[in-house]
Amino acid sequence: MPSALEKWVDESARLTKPAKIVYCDGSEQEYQQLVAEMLVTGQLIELNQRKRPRSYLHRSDPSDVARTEGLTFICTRERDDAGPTNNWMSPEAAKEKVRPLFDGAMRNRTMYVVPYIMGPADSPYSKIGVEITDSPYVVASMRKMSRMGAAALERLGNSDDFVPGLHSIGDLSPERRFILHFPEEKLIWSVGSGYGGNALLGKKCFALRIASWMAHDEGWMAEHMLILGLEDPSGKVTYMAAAFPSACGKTNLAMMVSALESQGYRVWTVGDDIAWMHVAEDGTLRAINPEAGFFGVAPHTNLKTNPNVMAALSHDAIFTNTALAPEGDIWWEGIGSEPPKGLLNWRGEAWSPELGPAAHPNSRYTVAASQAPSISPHWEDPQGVPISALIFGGRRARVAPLVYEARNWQHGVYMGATMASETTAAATGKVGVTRRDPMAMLPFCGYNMADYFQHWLDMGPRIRRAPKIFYVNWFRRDAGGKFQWPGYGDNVRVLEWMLGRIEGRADAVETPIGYVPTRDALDLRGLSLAPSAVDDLLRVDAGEWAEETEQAGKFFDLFGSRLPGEIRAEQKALAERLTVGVK
Ligand code: O2Y
Ligand code: MN
Repeated sequence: MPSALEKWVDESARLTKPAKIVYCDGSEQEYQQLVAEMLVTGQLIELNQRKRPRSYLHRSDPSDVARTEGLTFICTRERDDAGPTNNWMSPEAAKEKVRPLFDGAMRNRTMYVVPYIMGPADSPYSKIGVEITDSPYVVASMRKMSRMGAAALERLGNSDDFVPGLHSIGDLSPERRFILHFPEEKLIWSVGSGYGGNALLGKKCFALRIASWMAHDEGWMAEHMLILGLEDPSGKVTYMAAAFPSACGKTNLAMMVSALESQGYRVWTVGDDIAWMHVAEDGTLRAINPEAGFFGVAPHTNLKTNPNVMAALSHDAIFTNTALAPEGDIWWEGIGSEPPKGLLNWRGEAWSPELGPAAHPNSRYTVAASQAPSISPHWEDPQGVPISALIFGGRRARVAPLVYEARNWQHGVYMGATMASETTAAATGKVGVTRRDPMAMLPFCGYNMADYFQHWLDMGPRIRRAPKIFYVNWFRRDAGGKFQWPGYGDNVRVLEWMLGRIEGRADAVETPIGYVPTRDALDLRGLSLAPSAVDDLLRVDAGEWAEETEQAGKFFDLFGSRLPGEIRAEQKALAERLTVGVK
């Protein structure tokens, strides 16, 4: 009897009509073979092997340089199960529309069958996916981003418990590009893109959109969160997970070199993008990083903003859409050196400033997480790491103080649900527009966000040793428009305060929005911040917050009667505290 996997591969081959089928084993030899083939076809360019051993540059189609939210659909039987924040098609309509794009799409191409595990190979919390793709670049990237090949096939055995994902680059035309999720049958179809989140199906498609649906059904949490460990001077490590919208320094926080290292505080990286969290028998919330690598934004990554990832990128890395220096090394804006003469831009053209940025603003590196010097010795623990703090954040010039703590779990969920960030030019082309992005999951929640808020509310009481919830804003500006907080490695000072709150020793004042550090509660030694600047960083302006709370209420109106009553109640209680003060 053919297994479920064999049947699905057979069915997909009949549809896409490849010249040949290769089951990937994930071996080094297979990877080298793929690389050799891509060097011949030009899909990879070999970098200077003395400077960057076993590292390569890939240039994607110029029309295919980022996730495409407008072409991403959640295909549920009922429209309302996808909710007002997702694009929706019925499963029948979606398949009828997109099946013809797969018909014969792999003619004269190789179909790669890529079994992979999301999560450590021996973790009970890990899950298996199989991606069928006609892109060798996707296969090579999946090998860095997941536990791919034989280990996955071995874990799968004859079981049908895997998430199938059918991917073809198609003709790369944006008009024929669709990223479809069928959460009711746990299936992914992606056609017309070879880039990042659209094509490496284990990442956003499985580990967030499909997994968020599974987590809702099965009573766990699939979150767009980094995971870090904060080591204190005694050597004890406290784990925290944090959600930020894009362009808020998430990767840099996950891999931070602590400004308080001489005082014994150090940050360990468990994950930079996604956390799967389960309630363990000991009452803790345990997080695993489902991924095995980093797919990070290259521009403005440098030895100051992220020395750990720079070290990781010194070998065995794939770069996508960066610029290429004449000596065969990569270059991007903000790498820390001037553009060299003879630079080629991300399209391979001789660069001059009139052509715009040399590296595409969404250019990326792909590298195994194990290569980061900051990687935690516990990052692959099968039981995950116990989470003591959940952190939300956004980029706000005013309104949100540097840090505050939720009054309780429900209030923390409200804080996450009202997350908002001001856009930067790189992300949207518009600067300073406030975009609501609850829990940084707006593009990634695979079901109705109102039900997602309810799921968060329901999880709290189930976690006996529930994490504290905090909100941070590294991006407050003064009246002259200057950033008030140094950020980067100094963010550890805020983490250290959180640790003090978790351990019941750090001071805070109660404000209408939650607990804010007293001026002296933060360790600011070595920073030249005037006391008035610290006061401003920690200021809660009732007028600004009343406006903020009203805006949040308008956003919640989107969800109509499906919005949980507790969320509306939290909003009303906050509005009242802002008017009458904290009782
Ligand atoms: O543009 C893409 O395809 C990648 S998006 C991405 C990649 C790594 C981590 N996070 C993200 C994101 O959009 O949140
Ligand atoms: Mn992300």
